[in-house]
Amino acid sequence: MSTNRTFTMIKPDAVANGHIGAIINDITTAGFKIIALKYTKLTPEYAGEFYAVHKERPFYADLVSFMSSGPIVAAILEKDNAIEDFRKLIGATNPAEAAEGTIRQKYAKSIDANAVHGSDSDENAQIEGDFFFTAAERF
Ligand code: FUP
Repeated sequence: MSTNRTFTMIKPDAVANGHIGAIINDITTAGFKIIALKYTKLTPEYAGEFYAVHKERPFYADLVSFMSSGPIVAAILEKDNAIEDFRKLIGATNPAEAAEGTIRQKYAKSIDANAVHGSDSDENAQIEGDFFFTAAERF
């Protein structure tokens, strides 16, 4: 079932580089409604669990270390066709390949520190949102 919701994180690089406000502005300007929002920091354990799907990939340890290196912003977003439209808004995983005007093209510097996360399916959006937010934190 399509929920029309996606989950995002503004990653430690984009937070450290002062892009929280600009990225949230891009997201809301693109028509996404903020359902839940949180400024927090992942422990290495928590980051490892979040990215468990990538456990066997060569970049896993660096990814976990990077994602727990500083604060992040987590959010649940709502819009028709949320998953696909959000991934279009953020651009390709590698910012060097991200289309002009996309969030990663504008704010990311490398494939590992790529400014934002976007869920790849309705199922994962649900799981990832549940990682960060209780029912009482969603509006
Ligand atoms: P995306 O769905 O665009 O976030 O990309 P992936 O699910 O393929 O990758 C998840 C995260 O792993 C990326 F955001 C960054 C990291 N990654 C690397 O560090 N190196 C790679 O070669 C691929 C991904």
